[in-house]
Amino acid sequence: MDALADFIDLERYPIDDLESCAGRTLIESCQGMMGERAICALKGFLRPVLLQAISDEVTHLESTMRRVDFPATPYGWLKNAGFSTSHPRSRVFDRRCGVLTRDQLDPEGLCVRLFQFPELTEFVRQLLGYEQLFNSACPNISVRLNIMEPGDEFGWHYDTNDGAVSLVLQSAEEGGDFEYAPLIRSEEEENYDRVGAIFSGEETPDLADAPAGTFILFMGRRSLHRVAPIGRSRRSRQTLLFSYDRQPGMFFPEKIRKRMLEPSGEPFLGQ
Ligand SMILES: O=C(O)CCC(=O)C(=O)O
Ligand SMILES: [Fe+2]
Repeated sequence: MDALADFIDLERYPIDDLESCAGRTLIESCQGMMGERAICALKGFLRPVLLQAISDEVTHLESTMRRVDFPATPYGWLKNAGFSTSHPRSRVFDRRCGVLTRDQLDPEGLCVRLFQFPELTEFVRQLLGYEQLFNSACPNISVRLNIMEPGDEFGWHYDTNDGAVSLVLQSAEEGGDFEYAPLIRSEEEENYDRVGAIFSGEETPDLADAPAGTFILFMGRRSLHRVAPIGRSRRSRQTLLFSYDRQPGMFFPEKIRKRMLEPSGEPFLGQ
């Protein structure tokens, strides 16, 4: 399994030939999905044989994963002191999951090799419409796995960058849905009323239709999202997350790195 075609269904998703008619159509339909619902979910992106091999690679590493378990503000990039207790800026939600980072993965293994295909980076660049896009150079968080077991959840939050790529390697038998409120915030308008309605359940979020093998590009800086609690399940929920940046040589801030690499139960209340 060496070629891009061994990893990705190029007949359905011709990311190796984006200048072709089929390639242009793919980019346009993905951009349409992003514009409307802040998510581009491509089912059957990973080939079934590869999917089995990559989730086996991850399952073998599960005994070495770190466990993360702390309450966190959805507004991690802001200072959140001084709001009333019921305000969205005062709320915290549990982040409880297993994490594997690039330093724990085989550099020749399938997870890292998939990240390194330039065709995949170019596909993401075109979807985002950026002039340039580079794989994050972070030796740890550029490639990350979320591994969730019964009782785990990844509470409501925003990402600190737009354009996170995730690949669903394995889904849980019960729970673990990816729920989101598309484009609910912007840099000018936080929309706290609607955010509060999502938190209380008055407003129902969207659910991603993303079985194992799905590629997801998501506007997580503007879209509130969570992974709902995992219910009864013999297998873990596994997602593979790739980080990119518009500048070469991107490293994550030390605070974020520390949270992933040296987990503690200390609440994360923001900057
Ligand atoms: O595991 C997932 O599907 C996404 C988790 C997430 O939102 C994140 O890591 O920021
Ligand atoms: Fe996220």
